[in-house]
Amino acid sequence: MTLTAKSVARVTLVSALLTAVAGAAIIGASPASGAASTLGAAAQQSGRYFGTAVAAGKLGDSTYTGILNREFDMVTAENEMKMDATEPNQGQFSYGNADRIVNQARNQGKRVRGHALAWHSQQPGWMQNMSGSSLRNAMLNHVTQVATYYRGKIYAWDVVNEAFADGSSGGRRDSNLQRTGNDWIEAAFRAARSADPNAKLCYNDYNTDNWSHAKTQGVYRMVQDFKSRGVPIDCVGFQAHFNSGNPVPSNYHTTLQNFAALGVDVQITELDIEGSGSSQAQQYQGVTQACLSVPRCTGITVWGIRDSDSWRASGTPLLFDGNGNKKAAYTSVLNVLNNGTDPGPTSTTSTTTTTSSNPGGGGCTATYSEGEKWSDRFNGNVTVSGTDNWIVTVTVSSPQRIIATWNTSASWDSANVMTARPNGNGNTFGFTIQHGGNWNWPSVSCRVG
Ligand code: 9MR
Repeated sequence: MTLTAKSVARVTLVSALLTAVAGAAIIGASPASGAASTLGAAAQQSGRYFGTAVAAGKLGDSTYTGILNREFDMVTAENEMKMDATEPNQGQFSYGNADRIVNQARNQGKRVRGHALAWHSQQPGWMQNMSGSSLRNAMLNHVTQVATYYRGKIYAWDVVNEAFADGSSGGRRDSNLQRTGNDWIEAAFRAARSADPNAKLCYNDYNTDNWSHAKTQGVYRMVQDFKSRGVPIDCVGFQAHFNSGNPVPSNYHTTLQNFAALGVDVQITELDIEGSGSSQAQQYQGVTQACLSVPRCTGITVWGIRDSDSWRASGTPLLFDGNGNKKAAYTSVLNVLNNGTDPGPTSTTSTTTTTSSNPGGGGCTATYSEGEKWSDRFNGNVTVSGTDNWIVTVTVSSPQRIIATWNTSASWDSANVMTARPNGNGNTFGFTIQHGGNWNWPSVSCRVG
């Protein structure tokens, strides 16, 4: 039995037997015709880019450069455009390694994200010891000189990087730049706009992925303030360095969407997710879906090519293994990109059974229907007929989790199996499933209590 996702909005399969025999309908995701075979080409189908961080010292490695040229259409210099690299002595600028990366990218038809004009870290020694107006002026001169040198060649600049504090304050990070006055960030943005009017100007930070975190809220308030006062800001970069201690938050798409609603583009700028196998692949899938679900999420950049190229190589956080082979995470990202938009369920299982605790008669039917869908979760509803005294078993499949219920009294037999009973709110109840990349519908079965 083959059903489309739409036509199974309501399915009732009533078993002729009063036993828990499940009917199932499954459709696999059919590959989109003409699906792209590289990350960059797949992202371009929805007007987005897929980029990587590049190290100048690796451009002579043919495996590395082969993957770079084949897969990616946006490039970020991993270290070569930072303040210490481009202005090692005050007033003396050095662009050799940065130019190697920019020229290699542009010769291959790729675009470049500039990283980063002003940052408390990786400052040249001469700047680290400065303060007050001399530091402010040196910073502004640096922004002006570097953005002018690359004028017309940079798609987006990380004008200011990592200026907010971790933890619960939601305020600015203390640094020598911050101590020159709270307006140092907007001054840097204005200088960058003057130097390269056509580059998109971004604020870039980490640990800003979870919408409920104070740091996320602090950055949001700054961007809101900048937009209201006409400070030239075009985009916000979310670094997205994830691991088990800092997992992909379930509200990631909310964060991206809320920033985008301020009138800025959002970009995932330094993505890496420690882990391996299907767990890592599902997290990459979720991040990619979150971006695709937000129209102003214009692209994703991973922070390196092979695991061995990563700043945290032991966490194997990237899309290619140390030999340059595609990992499961690569395939999951490519598949999501090929769907172009948040694909919703790509396979569907609906199971409804009629059973009875009373062999003498009186069965019940539980009908599942799908509700709202988001990139990380979806809602389902179950309507019961035949009795007001029902017991419905809802079984989800790994790694799904039921994270909310309504109109029912629920208990759990195991992490995957919920037993639902009436709670006085009628015979329709619902729940939210955090899907972890598995869009399959739950199976439901009914018995009379
Ligand atoms: O990947 C970069 C690594 O090679 C450098 O040693 C490090 C120095 O701070 O910076 C790494 O890149 C960082 C980026 O510039 C800003 N966000 C965090 C990145 C990972 O630490």
